[in-house]
Amino acid sequence: AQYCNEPSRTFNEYLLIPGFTAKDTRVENVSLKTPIVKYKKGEESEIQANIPLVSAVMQAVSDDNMAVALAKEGGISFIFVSQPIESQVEMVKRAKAYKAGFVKSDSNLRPDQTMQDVLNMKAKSGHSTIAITDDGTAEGKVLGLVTSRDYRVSRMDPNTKISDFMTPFDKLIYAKDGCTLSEANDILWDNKLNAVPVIDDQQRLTHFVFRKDYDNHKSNPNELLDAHKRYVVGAGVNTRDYEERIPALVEAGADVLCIDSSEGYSEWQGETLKWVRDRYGDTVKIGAGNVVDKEGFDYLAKAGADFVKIGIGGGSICITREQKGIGRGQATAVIEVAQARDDYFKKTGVYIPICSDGGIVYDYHMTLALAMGADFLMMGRYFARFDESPTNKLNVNGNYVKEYWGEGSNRARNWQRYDLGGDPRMKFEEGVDSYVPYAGSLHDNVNLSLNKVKSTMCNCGCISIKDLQQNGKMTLVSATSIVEGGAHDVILRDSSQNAIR
Ligand code: MZP
Repeated sequence: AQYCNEPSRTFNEYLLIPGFTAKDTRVENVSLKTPIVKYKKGEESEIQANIPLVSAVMQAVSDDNMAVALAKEGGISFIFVSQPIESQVEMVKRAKAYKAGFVKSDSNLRPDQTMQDVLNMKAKSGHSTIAITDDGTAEGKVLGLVTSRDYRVSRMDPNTKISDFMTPFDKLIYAKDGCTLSEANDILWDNKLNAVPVIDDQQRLTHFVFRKDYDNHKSNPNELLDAHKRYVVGAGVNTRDYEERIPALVEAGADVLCIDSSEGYSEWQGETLKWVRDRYGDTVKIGAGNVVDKEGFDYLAKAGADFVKIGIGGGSICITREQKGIGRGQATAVIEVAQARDDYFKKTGVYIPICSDGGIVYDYHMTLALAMGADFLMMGRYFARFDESPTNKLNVNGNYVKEYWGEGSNRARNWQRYDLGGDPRMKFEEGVDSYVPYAGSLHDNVNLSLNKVKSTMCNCGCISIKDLQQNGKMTLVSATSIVEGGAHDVILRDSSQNAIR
């Protein structure tokens, strides 16, 4: 065997050393904008995120609900691949359709009608009739009704009178006769109106329905929108059914794809990337991985990956290292692959962003990973804790938790992620089924975490991720200095704070 001389290290073994902080190096001046797909020197990445966070290609993490919630903050979700093509496509469509909506024929929408009337309308038209709510759930305020197969069906009492759910609306605004749905959507967009255009049978606008208190609901300036003013949505793919799955996802509007595999330095990934390039040229954006060294990066870069994902065995639910003895400490893997990315850029003039995937435990690990060279970070455990993740919230021994399971667990049954042939009866688990502490809303948590990241960047004198990658200064820490870094030699007044933060 060959040996790497350095031990492979984890994020916990590093700290950043502050740099000079000028007066204008302030949190509000820090930009976390980052490239997601490759670009040539002097050009800009066609897909950039406003925050360097993406959610993991996992059943317990990334569905359409998560995709919308994260895009609202400026990040991207990769909707999980371990499901039939049709249901993944439906999720992508729902996330992409989120901003739009229309009500079929206002003449049928009178305050004295009931939901039952609407449901009858649905039966007649053959479409699903759905209520659009302000938070995307049946509990939210109703913004309007939609007839489309693509939307989440609301669970409304059929006897509810339309006047009951019209109460949150101020009034109906009648717009210019003959306006088309797309013109109507443009009007809404231009005026930053949170409203629903209502159309007639000829798809012409008849009026808008909008919320009285819209001014209190200004959209987040970080929101990540692309063509047609829709949210940017990612999706996982695999190296098995890609010839069917990729065209279906592209057709559904997925903006960026990612080959989801526990180990990506493989001919299968090379073939999948080649197939995409032969069929779509550079129009379809696709990342590959996971790798943990220069050789893996170079292979996927040459094969045409738009970004390369790093990490084997570091995920919180992952037992690959215990089961198979393969992997590498995440910090060392990121540092080596970042060097390979920079060398490749110098040699070819093509910058291929890299994503550090898994193993982020504390918020400061995010800053370390970025300083080590990651362009963006994929996380599973972090997002699984929030209201927006697809899993159940449970009360276990008096504590609220959310379910979180690995793609390599028996529960996910995502065997193609790990498949290397052999007798199918001899499959073994590489992931666990677990709980994570419930943490509340994605919005609150992401903003707090990123405020910490920005504040650390200011300590380092850096106001952009590139700046941090180039000028950040890091030190390894000894075991005893880790103890020194926490509260020590005091008795905490609040014993709950004795838990590791
Ligand atoms: P974490 O953010 O929970 O630490 O790690 C999430 C990452 O772990 C995923 O993005 C994926 O790369 C990896 N993963 C997912 N399932 C498994 C497994 O079952 C796994 N072993 O390792």
